[in-house]
Amino acid sequence: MSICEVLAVLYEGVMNVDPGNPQKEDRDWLVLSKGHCGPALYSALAYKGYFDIELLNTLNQNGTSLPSHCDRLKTPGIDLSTGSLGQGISLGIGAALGNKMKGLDNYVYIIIGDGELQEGQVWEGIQFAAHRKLDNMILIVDCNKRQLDGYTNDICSTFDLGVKFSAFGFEVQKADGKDCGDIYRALMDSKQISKSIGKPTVVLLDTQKGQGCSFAEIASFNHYMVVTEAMAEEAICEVERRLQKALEKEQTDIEKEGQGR
Ligand SMILES: Cc1ncc(C[n+]2csc(CCOP(=O)(O)OP(=O)(O)O)c2C)c(N)n1
Ligand SMILES: [Mg+2]
Repeated sequence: MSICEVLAVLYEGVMNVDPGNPQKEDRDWLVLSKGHCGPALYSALAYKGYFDIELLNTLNQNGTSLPSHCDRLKTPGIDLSTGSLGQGISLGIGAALGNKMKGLDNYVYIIIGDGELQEGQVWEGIQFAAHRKLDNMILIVDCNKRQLDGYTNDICSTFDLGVKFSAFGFEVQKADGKDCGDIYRALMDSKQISKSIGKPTVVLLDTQKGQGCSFAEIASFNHYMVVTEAMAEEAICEVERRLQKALEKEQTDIEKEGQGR
């Protein structure tokens, strides 16, 4: 749930993709290095039109084309298969290098978890991407402060990610992962800045595990949960209430701006 907002912004406002032609050569790529978040990505793909929304009900069932972890041979719109943490970023960097060598003018967006940064392979990839000046890739870190079995800083601290990524040769952007406007700003700035300085960029997204659903946010264990129908109903109502509030705020802001002119 911590990456729903960034996926919505990427697919609806930033990425050049064509659901009718998922393999289009010059498309932007999305590599979900934290491949266990397949269900979030499938929702974004369904709403973008890659497949029927009804298919979401088959998640994880025998024979489904929507397995829990992303599989590029099963699901239209999945660019690379992921799930073994630490490896997706290497694949994404390889794709960015390949696209550059082909002379394509596209971007590879890679989403990685904050716990996943504990994998040593991640830092090999980051160093390589900076060395090869891969200005056609944007790494997004889902800084939700938690991993499978606890708080990331209790298990193995990530320390200051801004300082670490800068030291590894990345341009660093930060954004509020709950605020679609701020995410959009950070991604658009990243695209522009990375090309102008010839460096890969990382966007550190400040998020919360279980984001947008109060009972999931506060649960002591929330890596996965058994959700009853009543809980699902409660979660949907909460999301709709927040959406309504955001729309009302946007309307007030537009009116204020109009009066100020
Ligand atoms: C190499 C590897 N080890 C362990 C796992 C099991 N696993 C799945 S999700 C997860 C937690 C990862 O934490 P984080 O990257 O912070 O993602 P989040 O839980 O916040 O979604 C783990 C350990 C895995 N998928 N791959
Ligand atoms: Mg995490």
